Amino acid sequence: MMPPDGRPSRRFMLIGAVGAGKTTLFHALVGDEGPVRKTQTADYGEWLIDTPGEYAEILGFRHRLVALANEAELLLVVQEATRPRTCFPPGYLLTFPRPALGIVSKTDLPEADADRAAALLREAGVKGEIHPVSATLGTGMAALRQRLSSCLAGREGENEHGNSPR
Ligand SMILES: Nc1nc2c(ncn2[C@@H]2O[C@H](COP(=O)(O)OP(=O)(O)OP(=O)(O)O)[C@@H](O)[C@H]2O)c(=O)[nH]1
Ligand SMILES: [Mg+2]
Repeated sequence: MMPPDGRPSRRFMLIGAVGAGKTTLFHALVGDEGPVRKTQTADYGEWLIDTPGEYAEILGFRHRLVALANEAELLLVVQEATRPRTCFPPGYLLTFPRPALGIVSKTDLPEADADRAAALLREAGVKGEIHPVSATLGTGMAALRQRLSSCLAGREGENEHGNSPR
């Protein structure tokens, strides 16, 4: 969905493996306190798009991510701190026409290894900064919100939705 001036109408798109914590982050960022359910299809917030992990994991669905990426300005690539592999081929994110920022999720878990997750994000082609977070404890969320807010503020006056990360 593109506004009349041809700019993407949403700012950010969450992508990553099944269960990586995208929807939990989505809820935390937009202030939705409702239950987190398995994502079945692309879910549009006012300034944030959530995607199902299957779009990232299943080869036959990846074209959907590519199509959706045209609707966002910045990709938020989520990698679990507890997972020793990435679902993306090496350099995959470099094939998108949008910049990618990394989010390492679930840093609160005892088996979390944030450095390994960051390395996996780099391997997948994430060039932007990497934010380690725990959406459940709130750790790192203030810095992430600030980063996203400053992206939105950079377009102040053009943000027709008037919404910003909480
Ligand atoms: N401990 C912990 N668990 C988390 C965190 N974030 C998400 N989870 C849990 O991880 C599981 C999957 O989270 P979701 O947000 O549904 O994951 P998703 O990436 O949206 O998954 P799909 O919709 O299947 O693509 C849920 O049980 C969450 O409660 C976190 O920061 N810490
Ligand atoms: Mg989800």
